[in-house]
Amino acid sequence: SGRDKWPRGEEKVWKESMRTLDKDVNDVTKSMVTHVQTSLARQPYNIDNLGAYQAAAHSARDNLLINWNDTQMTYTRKAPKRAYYLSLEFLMGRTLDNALLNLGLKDQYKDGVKKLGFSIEDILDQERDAALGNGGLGRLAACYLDSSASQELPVWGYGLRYKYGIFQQLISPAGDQLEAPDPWLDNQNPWELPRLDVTYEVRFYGHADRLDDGTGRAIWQGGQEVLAQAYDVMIPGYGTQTTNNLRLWESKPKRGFDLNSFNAGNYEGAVESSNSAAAITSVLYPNDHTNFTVGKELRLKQQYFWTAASLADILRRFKNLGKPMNELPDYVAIQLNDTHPTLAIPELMRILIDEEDLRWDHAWSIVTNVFFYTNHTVLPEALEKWPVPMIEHVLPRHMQIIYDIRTTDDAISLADSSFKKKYPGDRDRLARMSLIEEGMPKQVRMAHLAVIGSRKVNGVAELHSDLVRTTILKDFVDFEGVSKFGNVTNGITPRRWLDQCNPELSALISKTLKLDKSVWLKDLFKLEGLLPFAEDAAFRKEWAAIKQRNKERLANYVQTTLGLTIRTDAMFDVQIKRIHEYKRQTLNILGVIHRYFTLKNMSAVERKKVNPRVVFFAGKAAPAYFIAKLTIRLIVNVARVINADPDTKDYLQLYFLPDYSVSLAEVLIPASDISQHISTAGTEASGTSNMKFCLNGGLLLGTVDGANIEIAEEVGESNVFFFGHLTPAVEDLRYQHLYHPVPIEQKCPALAHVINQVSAGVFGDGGVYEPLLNTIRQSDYYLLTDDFDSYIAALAMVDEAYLDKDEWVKKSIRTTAKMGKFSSDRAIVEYAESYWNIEPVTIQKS
Ligand code: B1N
Repeated sequence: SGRDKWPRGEEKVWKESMRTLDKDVNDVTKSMVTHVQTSLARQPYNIDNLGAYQAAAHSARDNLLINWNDTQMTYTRKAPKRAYYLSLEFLMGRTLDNALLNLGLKDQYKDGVKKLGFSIEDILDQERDAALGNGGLGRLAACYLDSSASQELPVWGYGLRYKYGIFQQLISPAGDQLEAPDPWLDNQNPWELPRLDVTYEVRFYGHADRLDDGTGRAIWQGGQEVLAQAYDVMIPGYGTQTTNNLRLWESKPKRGFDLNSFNAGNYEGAVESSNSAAAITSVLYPNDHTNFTVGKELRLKQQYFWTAASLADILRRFKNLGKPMNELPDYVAIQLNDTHPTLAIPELMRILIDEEDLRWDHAWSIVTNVFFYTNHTVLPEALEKWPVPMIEHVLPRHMQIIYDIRTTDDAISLADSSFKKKYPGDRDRLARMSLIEEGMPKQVRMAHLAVIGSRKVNGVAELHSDLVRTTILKDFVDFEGVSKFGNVTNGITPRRWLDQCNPELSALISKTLKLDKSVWLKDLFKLEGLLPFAEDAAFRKEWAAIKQRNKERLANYVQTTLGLTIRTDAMFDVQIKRIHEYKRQTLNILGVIHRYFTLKNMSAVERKKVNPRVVFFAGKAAPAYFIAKLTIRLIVNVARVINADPDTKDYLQLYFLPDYSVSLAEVLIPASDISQHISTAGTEASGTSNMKFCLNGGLLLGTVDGANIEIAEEVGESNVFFFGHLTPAVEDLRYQHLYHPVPIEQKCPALAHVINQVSAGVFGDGGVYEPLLNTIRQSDYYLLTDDFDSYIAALAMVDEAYLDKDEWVKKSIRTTAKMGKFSSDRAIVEYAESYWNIEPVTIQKS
């Protein structure tokens, strides 16, 4: 009612008083100093780098907020169809540099902080990473938010505001990974807006009673009620006014403490329930691709807490439009990032049936037009399952609904009669497709629930999507038709992963293409214009010099953080990713050992012809993943021996850089000559760091797996180094390992030698590594014995190619030039057009 009369006073006064976007360096210094005085409550002259960072962050945030307000107002007024990206992980990294870039204010801030006596690099370096994710899946979500805003798409992210992000990794002198908490909010977080007015109640436990009125409705009551409180994070687009929202939920007790217990003198009991409410969003689970979380009630509670709050928020916004429920799919698309948010499917059914009073079929037709599901892995141990008794206990009403989605006699309910018509008597198929896996206990298969509850399903690279269709979801493809099952190859944002992390290369590209970066960073195919310059010797020299300076920047970082001196006149060979058997860091380290022995056996004269190599590893192991931790230990101890050996240390150095993060990746990736993406064929769904290295002119050494294949298609096979068995051979090889094993000495003598030396104690107590070595000696599930020889051959080809420096730089330029496809802008537009059916929205000024 009051709205019609806005503004209250004179519009002119309002307009003239509004904070506007900073334009020049004077605006920046003024705003920063004001923030020192006000937001930081500090004496203006008396600030250090951290204070200057905080002042700059507050001032950048003011700019973001102007666009953010205009964006949200425009969305409310225009009521476009929106997409919501539900992800349990958002691996954002640092924000300030990206905010300034996207606002177009980088130069102004650089000059402004200089005038105040600081350097922008020092200030940017003060920021802690927001590390609310494990790896590729979480970073993908962050890239997609950047691209959504840059493409002016109305997309919001929904996630959890973990108090502690991914653990900080420390490496003990013996080479053990130690985990420390990541209290990333300790210095305050200027990038989030607490929304005290946006809260929802979320219920756990209690009991659900079906009404016998024939409607299918039930009443769910009792149990524990927890409050979800919103925090909003602004997501600016590059060169657009669009500033989208990432809404993160924090769990809070509904009431501060229990007054009855308090009054009875039971103070511990009084705060107990409030502690258990706060626990829900206290920490990110540090597992990827492992089932260590199966059966962990707190993880289930995280998933439900987040999906329930997000859905309630989405529905409240929809209801404000005054449209009937059956129009929900015309206004809302919800993307499920892996199966983690799959409870949103029974939750929406619960709301539609129990609260909105819709009939089952009607509700189901709405649900199956709202959700979209992305699968990120085919590894069987990573497919989520929840014990039926646990869901029954924590979410009794949802368990009823999941049972209702099935029919009484085990068919999936949708299927119902049509299933029986199609596959009469096929009970095996029925059991395979069931939402519930038989066993002790029975378990709910979340991927099956996600598939049947979604409009469309996709994988994240061509090969992976094929595998999804032909293996784990084959029965569903047969039953529902192949058109439901698509592919969207992953992408990366070229803003962070080229312009921000490699400013010199970005400047050279702009100069060479004679294009402002604002053009090619939004149309990455423009990089093809670099191709002819591969033949230009002067250009190659500049290109190579930038790579060299990036290597020096990395060496500097290692010197200051670890106190280690790295030679920069060597090839930089990098493998950085989560430590996992399927990613085969073990293959890499055993290859390094093989190289070490080869060097040892050479004469000094022979050695001089060898091209020096520095091998870098970085990555975290899930805290409970014993074999992965042992792999780290082996790398660290091999490094200790190799780096100290006077015979070889000029030709081979090895480093394990602790605490891998987005920020560390931003230093490592531009410095790489060659990077390794060497998963067993068919196991890495896509990979995204492969794209980042190639975008920065690093060459790729990899298996025929994931997005490596599409990278090779783009840049040409002559510009990548491929090795190893192909996906179709894998199953058969594994079968042979089990039923016709060949001793490793016979099958792969080179590998046998390396393994025996490790076992014999060349790198410290050999016995320690037996469990790791046994994974290879025994079933060798990831096929190291099958791929080792061709891996060593591929490494030799890399060496040979590197000797021809000119040819190498040409490959490097051609690689960058052909990376257009891998912009996350391309990927997000595919989702928008082929999945969500949403359109760009032009933002209006207030
Ligand atoms: O998702 C990335 C892909 O590029 C990688 O190939 C893929 O391995 C990664 C459970 C996961 N798949 N599954 C996970 C993460 C956390 C968790 O709790 C599974 N991560 C991937 C982006 O598509």
